[in-house]
Order: sequence, then C-alpha cells, then structure tokens
Amino acid sequence: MERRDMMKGFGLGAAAGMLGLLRPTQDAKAAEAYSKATKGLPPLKITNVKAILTAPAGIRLCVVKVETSEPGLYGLGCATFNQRPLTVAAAVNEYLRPFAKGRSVDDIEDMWQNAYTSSYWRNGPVLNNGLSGLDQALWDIKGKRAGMPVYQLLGGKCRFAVDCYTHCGGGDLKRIEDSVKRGMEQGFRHIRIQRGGYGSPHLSKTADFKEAGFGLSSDSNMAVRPYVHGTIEMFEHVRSTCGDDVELLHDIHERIPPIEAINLCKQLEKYHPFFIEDPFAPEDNGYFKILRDQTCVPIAMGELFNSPHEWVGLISERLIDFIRVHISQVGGLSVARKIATLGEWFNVRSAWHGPGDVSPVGHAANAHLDLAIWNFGIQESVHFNDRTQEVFPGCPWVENGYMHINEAPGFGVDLNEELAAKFPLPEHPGFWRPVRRPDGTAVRP
Ligand code: GCO
Ligand code: MG
Repeated sequence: MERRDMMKGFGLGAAAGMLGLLRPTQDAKAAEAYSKATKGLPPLKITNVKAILTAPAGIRLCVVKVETSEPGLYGLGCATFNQRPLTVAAAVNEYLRPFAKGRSVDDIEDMWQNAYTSSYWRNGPVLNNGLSGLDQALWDIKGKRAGMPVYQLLGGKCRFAVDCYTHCGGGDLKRIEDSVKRGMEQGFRHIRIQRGGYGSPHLSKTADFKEAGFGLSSDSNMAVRPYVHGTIEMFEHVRSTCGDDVELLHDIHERIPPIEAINLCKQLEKYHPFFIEDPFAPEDNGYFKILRDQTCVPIAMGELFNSPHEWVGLISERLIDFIRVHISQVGGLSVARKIATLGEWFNVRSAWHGPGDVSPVGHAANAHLDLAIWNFGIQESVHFNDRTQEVFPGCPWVENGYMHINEAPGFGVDLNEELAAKFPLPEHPGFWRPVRRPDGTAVRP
C-alpha cells in the first residue's frame, strides 16, 4: 500500500473519529435549535404509517394513520379512492410506510416532494391518494402540536363557516321539485339537481345492445337526446316551481359528446345556473376554449384530475370558474392549497369534490382549506350517518346550509379503529359499472 494512501486512510480515520465526536453535539445543537423553533417541543419521528379501510356507510373509505415517537400523538389523512381502495392500502402499507418511517413529522413539503418522486412514475389516482393520506396526517399532527385547528396554520378564517350545496333530484319533475323544496327548507341556498342517475338512464327507452346480446345485461344504458331534453325540462320546472333565488347546480358528468354538452350549456343559460359541472371528460379539455366562446354559463371541472397538466392551463387561461378537484386524488392538502392559490390569481374559485366517497377526515380537510382561502366558491356536502359519526368522532356538521368544523387542534376528527373494523369493505370490489349507448358504445361514466 502506497504511503500516500496510508496517510489518506489515517486522515479519513481521524476525520471520522472527529465526526463521531461531533455527531452527538450536532444532534444536541439540532435539538436545541428545534426546541427553540417549536417552543420546547422535542424533534419527532414517524414510527408507523398504516392504511385503515372501513365502510360504515357502505362506501369504501381509506384513511391513513401516521404514528409518531410521542406516545398517543398521531395524525389522520384521507386516501379514499372508492373504486380501488385495496390498491391504495398497498401503496401506503408496502411503500409509503417504509419510506416515511424514521423521518421528521414536521417537514411536510419536503416529505411530499420526496414521497411524490419515490415511485419515479407519478401523478396517478392510486399513488396520489396514498400521498394525500400521509400529507393530510402530517398537517393534522402539526395542528395538534401547535394546539391549533389546521385552518389557523393556513392563515385563519376568511369566513365564519363553509357555504355548501346539497344533492337533490328524482326520477320525475314532481319528485325533483319536492326534493329541492326540502333542501331549501333545510337552509341550503345552493342545490344540485339531477334527473335520476347521471345521464338520466331511466329516460332512455331502448338498449338495443342488450337485445343483441352485446356486453352484460347489468351494463347501464343511456341515450343523449332524452338526457338533454330531460335536463332542460328539469331546469324549466324547478325555476317555475321553486323560484329564481335558489342557486341551481347540475353535473353533466361527462356523459354526452362535447358538442352536445356545449349546446346544453347554451340552452341552460336562461336558467342562470350557479355552475354546470364536468361538461367534458378530462380527455376532452381541449373543448373548453370552444365552450367559453359559445356561452358564459359558469363551469366547474376537476374531480377526475390527478395531474397539474390537467388544471394549470384551465385555471391560468380562465377557461373554468370553479376548480373541483378531489383533494386526495391530487395528492393532499399541500397540493390543494397551491391549486387554490393559483386559482386566486385568475379568480377561479374552489368547489372541492365532497360526496360520500370522501371520508370525514377528507371533508374536514376540505372545510379547513375552505375557511382559509379568499377564493372559496362553494363546498359539496353530504350527511354522515350515525355509524359514520361513531367511527369518526368529531365529523364536520352542516346547519342551515353551512358546514362547521370543531375548533379542536388538527382537523378535529378522530377514528375509532376498533369500531371501524366492524364495517369491512363491501364484497363488490367497487369498480364503476359500464355505461353504453343504445348501440353498445362505451360512454365515459
Ligand atoms: C360528484 C361526483 C360523484 C362521483 C363519485 C364517483 O359530483 O359528487 O360526480 O358523484 O360520481 O364520487 O365515485
Ligand atoms: Mg361530479
């Protein structure tokens, strides 16, 4: 061995020795700095990350629990993907858990950025939901450590509560009218109206593909014209029976060809809807320019978005009026608040996705963000049944059309794991049932 190598070896050894010596002091210094920065809180590590699956209302909810080195201190985050819950649980338990264990609970953005690229391939519904569970749970922990509700960490309140819309509808005009009147009596100022299921399949008579033995008999069938006519008739009826003041919303749910959706939006203009949702599938985002040129009906879009490529252009070119992302589908609260900030500069308001397939933790995350952002538009709300409220103590609640959260630190929602285990996921895996045109052509659901 050359002398130089030997000397170098010695130098390195010495350096290592010195470092070893230095390590404890560096840790001590870091702990001291940390304690100063956090008013005496000890640095905390993540000790476990797990996905909890439960269905107290028959809907496949997935919530991520992040446990820490402080006994009893944990965070909860929504990772609900109703159609693929088991894949999200695997992404969390098999990948995010080993990735996050031992890391700091505090550096939420750093964790998000690294977990986001830890799969190299990214921006998909399964991984984003896993990320969201981890992300939201870290915000929950930070709120608990700070002794503050998360909205306070986001800058405090811009409003006293969260204005919501509720779902009303029915198979025929009378039922829809009665349902809207009930919603108004409950205090809702904003009401979404649907005629039967999405695309009003019950109005479509013939399912020729079934007679031809194409597809499965369980496949659903819908034709374009009956839906378009039925929807215009519904708006006419509701406006004439429920008045002009109630704000009406409708979800086209990407069920008809883009040009038909443009025609429908134009014909609904005279009923001044609060917004028309998902006129197109994300694959047809290119049609928004044409729509904007044709009508000034307010447009909401985004529940199916998983990637910035889908929302940045629509917002920055002011091609939509409400961004409706499903917060866990985009990767969590850290992403949604950036989407909200982007929206503010182009006056695109929020209308986060909030139906039954968002857990109470996810609804709380929606509401905390809704309280803190200036460009809040409206929040979709659901009623949590008793079982759900028992499994998730601290659920947000709706009164007089406003969603309220409790002022507890974090998101204020807990999860009773024992009780959650009593409501296993339904047998049916959850995939979306095919929808077909009368000739059997597959329709975007
Ligand atoms: C809505 C949505 C939902 C989705 C459902 C998918 O506007 O609330 O369109 O109803 O269809 O969340 O699982
Ligand atoms: Mg929708």
